[in-house]
Amino acid sequence: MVLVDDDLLSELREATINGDSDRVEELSRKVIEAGIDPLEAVEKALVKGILELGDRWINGEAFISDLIAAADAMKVGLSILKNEIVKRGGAIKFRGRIVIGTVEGDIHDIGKSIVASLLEASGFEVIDLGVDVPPQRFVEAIREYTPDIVGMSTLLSTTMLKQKETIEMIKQAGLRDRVKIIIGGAPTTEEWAREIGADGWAPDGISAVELVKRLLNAK
Ligand code: B12
Repeated sequence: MVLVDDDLLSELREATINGDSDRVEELSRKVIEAGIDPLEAVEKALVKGILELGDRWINGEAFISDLIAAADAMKVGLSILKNEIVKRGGAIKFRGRIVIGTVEGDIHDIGKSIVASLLEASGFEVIDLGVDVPPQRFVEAIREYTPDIVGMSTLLSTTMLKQKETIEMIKQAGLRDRVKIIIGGAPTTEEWAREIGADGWAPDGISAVELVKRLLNAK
């Protein structure tokens, strides 16, 4: 029932835009009951909703507080849909450990949380350092958790340099050959990743999972 599916997804998108966490929770459960692909719901409802509201904010038609409420609502939906992605993936085996965070100076966490959730749903252990993570904290986390991969997110062009700085600090600490490093976030590109010596870049959550699998030769 394509029409019903699309209706549900657009209601979920609207509820995200409205920052209505209760409604997002209810609709996310309905999406699962209706048998809709949970990944599609993340992309077409949650992410689309945030980006739509973001456009309104840029045009002066919404407030920062609206975006914060929408981000909170999105996380409620993401946690429910993530469980369904895990279920659909069958028995999860441990595929590797990833440390992820948004770099220092940047508090955007929606994209990073989506990447973290999809990786978890795909059988990776994820240690999420949160937002505004100083380079030194990434270094400590490599020592503390011995991850296979370190992922850095940034949404601000001004904090892109922190990705570079963090890689430099990891090198200086003598830890560079112990981990693969991947980066992402709207202003970043594959070229930027190469330039700063990262091992990989991905434009979205689904390709981030593919990238990690490729880097770790995980099936
Ligand atoms: C939501 C939002 C906010 C929310 C954040 C809420 C939250 N909890 O995260 C709030 C309102 C708090 C906010 C604040 C600010 N924001 Co803001 N924000 C946005 C907005 C609208 C959407 C970002 C988003 O969530 N996108 C949706 C996610 C799903 O996409 P994504 O993050 O790109 O992630 C995907 C990929 O990039 C990739 N990915 C992401 N991370 C990683 C990591 C790895 C390792 C990999 C492999 C892949 C990967 O996979 C993700 C999933 O598919 C954007 C506009 C836009 N269109 O991007 C502006 C935007 C990013 N913000 C902007 C600005 C300027 C700010 C503020 C400085 C505003 C201010 N004056 O206070 C502050 C930042 C303060 C700070 N120090 O960080 C600018 C940045 C401009 C620039 N190029 O530098 C933008 C582009 C808006 C604009 N056009 O002006 N913001």
